[in-house]
Amino acid sequence: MDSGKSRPVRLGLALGGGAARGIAHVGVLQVLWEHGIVVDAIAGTSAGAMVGAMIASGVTPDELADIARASNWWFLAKDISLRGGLLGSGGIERWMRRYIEDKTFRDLRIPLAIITSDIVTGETVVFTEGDVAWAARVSASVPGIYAPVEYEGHLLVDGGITQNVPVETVRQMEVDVVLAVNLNGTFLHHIRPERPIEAMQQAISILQRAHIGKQLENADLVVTPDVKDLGLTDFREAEKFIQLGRKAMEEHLPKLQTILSRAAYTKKGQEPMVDQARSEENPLIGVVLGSDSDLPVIAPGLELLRALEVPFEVQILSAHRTPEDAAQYAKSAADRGIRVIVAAAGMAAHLPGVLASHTTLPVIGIPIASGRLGGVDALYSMVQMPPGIPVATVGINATTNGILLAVEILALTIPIFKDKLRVYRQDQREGVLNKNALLQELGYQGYVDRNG
Ligand code: AIR
Repeated sequence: MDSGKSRPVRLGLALGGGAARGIAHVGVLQVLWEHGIVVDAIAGTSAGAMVGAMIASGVTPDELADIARASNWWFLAKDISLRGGLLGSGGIERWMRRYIEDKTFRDLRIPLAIITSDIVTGETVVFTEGDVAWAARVSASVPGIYAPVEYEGHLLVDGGITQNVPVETVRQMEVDVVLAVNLNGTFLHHIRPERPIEAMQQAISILQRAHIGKQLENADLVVTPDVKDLGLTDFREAEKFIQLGRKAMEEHLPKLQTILSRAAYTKKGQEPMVDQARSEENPLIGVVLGSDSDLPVIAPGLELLRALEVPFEVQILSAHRTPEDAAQYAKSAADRGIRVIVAAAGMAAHLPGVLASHTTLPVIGIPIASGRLGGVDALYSMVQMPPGIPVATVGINATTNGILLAVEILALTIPIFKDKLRVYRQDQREGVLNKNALLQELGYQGYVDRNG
């Protein structure tokens, strides 16, 4: 079993219940796997327990996506119980066994905890030992649909009654960061129960809200796929659920990566070297100015970062006036989650080169036209770096290009920024086409007159 103990930061997942909506977990997991984010522990409830059990036993998210798309989900209705007209949940267990066989918790690659509830006492009963398929089936035994399961004096049903998003449990599994996936966040909208069973499910969900809210407060990051248009029994919409899970996780990926870097940083027992109070939350781009007099040139770039919803921070640090602070900033930037540094300075502008010499993060230099030489001095100071310490230098006062280049670097690993850049380019194209249409309409002289 890969306990992952040697890694600096351990990530735990709390996968919530939500019946068919549980398929959205698969999309979330695909994105984590695609970005090489290692999961060290999983706690799962109900559908979250089923997905968690499969993943922990070595089924990949892509394989699970294929299984979800291909399944006819008939196993959920099979195995009618003679007790009280309720269904037995043995069908779920047999279906799980097709993929994870008779694995016990000890056989799993990722430590797993499965949440169930005792319907007599109202306690949470957590399984971390024994047969995994059986525990997952009990965790998914929705009361009122499936018969409760007897176990050592307990009468067990769906874990969602007591801990629907098991943040509390995964916190106890020696993890540093908890990512919670909540599938009920949008449940109350758009769904009008028609049948008694739907009314009961809706009622349970309403009652779950309070305890889910409390659980989520204890998570480091909560991902809530926007499943409001799909119900608890829409098993045929597997593809839609997967895509919604992917989208939600992709949107939260930069934040997760920053939280993981931050956790590694704090864990090393170091104090942040740069005043955090001056920083925005979880910045990915660090913009450093040689002086406040450079700010008017750079401000439109900061507006652009806001428009593209890229988390950033701005600092004033000078290679000559505050050399130690500038060096410390560069040394600590990567550990604080910064991915790219943009450094703007005028005159003998050594700032980008000095920062680059203290970090392997990419550094982009923007020469500022602040002295008598009109920025040529700053351009020359930046552009001819000695081999070995590169700085990507853009044109004099070329704030937009410097900032866009930084976002393009982020987009290599964070897909959401690729989409935002595409939209930016589309807007730019439309702007030019509109101008051309106006030029054709007015003629060149009319166009000049109109623009004064
Ligand atoms: N500068 C500040 N420290 C080192 C350098 N090269 C640059 C600033 C600014 C210019 O010097 O980036 O463009 C003039 O700075 P100030 O503060 O006098 O306006």
